[in-house]
Amino acid sequence: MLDHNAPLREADPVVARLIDKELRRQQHGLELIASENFASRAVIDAMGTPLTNKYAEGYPGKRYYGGCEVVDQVEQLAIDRLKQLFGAPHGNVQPHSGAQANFAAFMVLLPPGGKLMGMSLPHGGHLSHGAAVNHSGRIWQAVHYGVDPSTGRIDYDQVRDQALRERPTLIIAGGSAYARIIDFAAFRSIADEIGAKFLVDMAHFAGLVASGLYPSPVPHAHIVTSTTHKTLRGPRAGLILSTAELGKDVDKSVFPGTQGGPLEHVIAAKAVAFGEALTEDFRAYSRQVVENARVLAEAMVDRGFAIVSGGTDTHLMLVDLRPKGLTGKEAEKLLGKADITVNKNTIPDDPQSPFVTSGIRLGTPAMTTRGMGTSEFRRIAQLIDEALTQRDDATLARVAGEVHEMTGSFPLYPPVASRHRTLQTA
Ligand code: DSN
Repeated sequence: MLDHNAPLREADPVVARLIDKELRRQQHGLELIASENFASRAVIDAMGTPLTNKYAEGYPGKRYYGGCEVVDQVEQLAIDRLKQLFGAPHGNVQPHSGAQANFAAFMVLLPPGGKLMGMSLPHGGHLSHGAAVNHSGRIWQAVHYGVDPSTGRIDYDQVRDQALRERPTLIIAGGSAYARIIDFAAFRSIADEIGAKFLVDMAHFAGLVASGLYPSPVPHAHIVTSTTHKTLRGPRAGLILSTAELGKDVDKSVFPGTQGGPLEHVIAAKAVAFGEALTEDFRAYSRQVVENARVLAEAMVDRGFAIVSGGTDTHLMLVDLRPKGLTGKEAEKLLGKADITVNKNTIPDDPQSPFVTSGIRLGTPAMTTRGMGTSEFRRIAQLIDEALTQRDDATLARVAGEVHEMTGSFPLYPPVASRHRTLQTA
């Protein structure tokens, strides 16, 4: 008979063992995927709660279900903290993900069939910004700008020329693999010149904006979207900020336009994460993320790797592997054998397909959360270089050993008293 009150470990040891296995992988490896991070135990605890049981379609104070008096307080707290964090007039914490947030926001700013202009995916943009394989590329006419091949940076004169030619209704800035500060004022002035709306997807650098290390898009964009789990270090989900005038339309576009019931357990975890991001400790963490990325990029260049745009202003960098005679796919696999996790990534005008690529993307948010600083990131560059230059099994096994030694000195989710039902693996 099913015991409704049995803990996961007893109720479903198969699933529990898989979670343990993934936790051990996270604990023992070097996590360098730029879009990943380690949420705090408090954020994870908030997600694993009975708030998942509650239907709350609507918004605080205006729900379609009874019994929402507590989740109203949870969601309002998340909204208030979000608005405080980014100084935004309006916030919506219901998007389940960044792609959902973008879809809802685009529907506010341009009708189906309208034209949008975003950064091209192989140049560092995002799938949901009108890529041909994404529904956004079918619902809207999408045109894309890239980076200047000689600098690896956005050329705002070229963007302006293209915008004047194409006359999109919506211009989008932001993406997944652009390592430089974006000039939001320049984008807004281009949008104003052609009567377009301007949206910023700050998913990657939201935590840096919250910490004052990256210019805020909020004063410049009609709508700002984000995920909550990258540099912002919250639960895996999304959010939308907007001007006060667009607030009602944004809310309607999320629910009932795009989504049904909000995930109040995840919204509670967002409230926790936004509370953390409001602290001086989080600002110090973000400063270290950026400093570590700067040092890692320099150390990679010193070892003969090429970095697109020559370096980084943020938490990430795009490594062009062609000088090393490797593809991104090969590098991802070799590093994986040494328990260094990265993702292959296209570089601007990549001669390889997206399944092969000529680059890898590296990021510092996750290992900085574990407490690593610049000396560890110099060592990481050395380990990556050794693995990718020597490539033999003995070297990869030795590098893996050094990785385990390093990660062992920076514990992640150490076991605590039994009142915590999650994250018990040593
Ligand atoms: N997949 C995310 C990233 O890795 O940047 C973006 O959605």
